[in-house]
Amino acid sequence: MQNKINAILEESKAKLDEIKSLKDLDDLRVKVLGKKGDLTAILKNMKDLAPEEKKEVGMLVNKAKQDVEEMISSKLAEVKAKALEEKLKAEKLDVTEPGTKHQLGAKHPLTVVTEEITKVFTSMGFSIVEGPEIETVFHNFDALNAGPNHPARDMTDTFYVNDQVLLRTQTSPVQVRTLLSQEPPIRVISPGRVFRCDTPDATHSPVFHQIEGLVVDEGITMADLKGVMDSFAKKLFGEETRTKFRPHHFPFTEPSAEMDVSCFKCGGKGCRVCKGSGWIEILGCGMVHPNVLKVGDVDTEKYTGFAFGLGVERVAMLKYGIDDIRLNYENDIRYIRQFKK
Ligand code: 2NM
Repeated sequence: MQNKINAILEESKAKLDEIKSLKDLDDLRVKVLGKKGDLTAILKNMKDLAPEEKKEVGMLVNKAKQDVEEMISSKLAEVKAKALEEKLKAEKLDVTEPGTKHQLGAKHPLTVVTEEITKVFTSMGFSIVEGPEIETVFHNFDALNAGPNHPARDMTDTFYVNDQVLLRTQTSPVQVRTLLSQEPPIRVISPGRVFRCDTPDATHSPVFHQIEGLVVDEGITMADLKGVMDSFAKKLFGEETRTKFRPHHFPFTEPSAEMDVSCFKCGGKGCRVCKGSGWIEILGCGMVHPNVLKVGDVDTEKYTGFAFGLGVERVAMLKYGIDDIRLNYENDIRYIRQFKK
């Protein structure tokens, strides 16, 4: 019996030397110490032995069990240490290597200019309103007093989805929606994308951006329009800026005007930016036509209003000396970076 036990011990030792994995180690433990293991089997077969022999064999087996357990646990520590060492080696990091550089973005010039303009108006008490880019012919033309044969309605100027739906050609349909949903006093501006059937070139894009404004209240006159527009120009281009208003025509305003600002580059002497005239055209404006106010059920005996509109690209290009509108839509970070605020 002693021999048999010794043989099991020897065999276990020999196997242990070969073992490299936790799985093999566990298999050995089961084979020797498990319920159906070699040493356990000896204990089970002791019933035929004499009492003294039982005692002796029992002690021997228990001692052998202890020995094997110790061998296994020291091997276990060894295998684990080796596994950890290999893992650390495989996952070794060179913490002195330079990291990946992430490029910071920058605000797009159109965003910078839009934010500057909207800030001027919100500081004067205007709210910002937005509306759908896909509009109805009603909101984009009919409600804005554009007669049935107005040239702007032409298929060649407007992207129609069908005979009642189009891509808005200006943001004024948002003002129409405001008139329909709010009671005076109204003070809103509507920044947004607009769409026109234009072939792209240095100064035209089929998609561009506008900011339009609308004020409706009791006793609003052309003096309010001129005062607000003049304040706006001074806040955007500098306090020394002068303004002048030239008569114009829009279907949705009467009277209508265009506003020029004294050239912010040369101060009015004449330069490349103002093409020698000393003046730069900045926006269109006018007193809201009663037909437009009536769409929103505004009492035109009690209320009057003014409205205005400007192109964001145009202002950005003038301000930053950009000579091609298409640069704005190429997502070239080298272009965008130059206008970082
Ligand atoms: C412009 C010029 C003049 C304008 C008019 C309206 C509305 F809806 F209230 F009638 N919104 N925007 C307007 C007036 C727009 O853009 C050059």
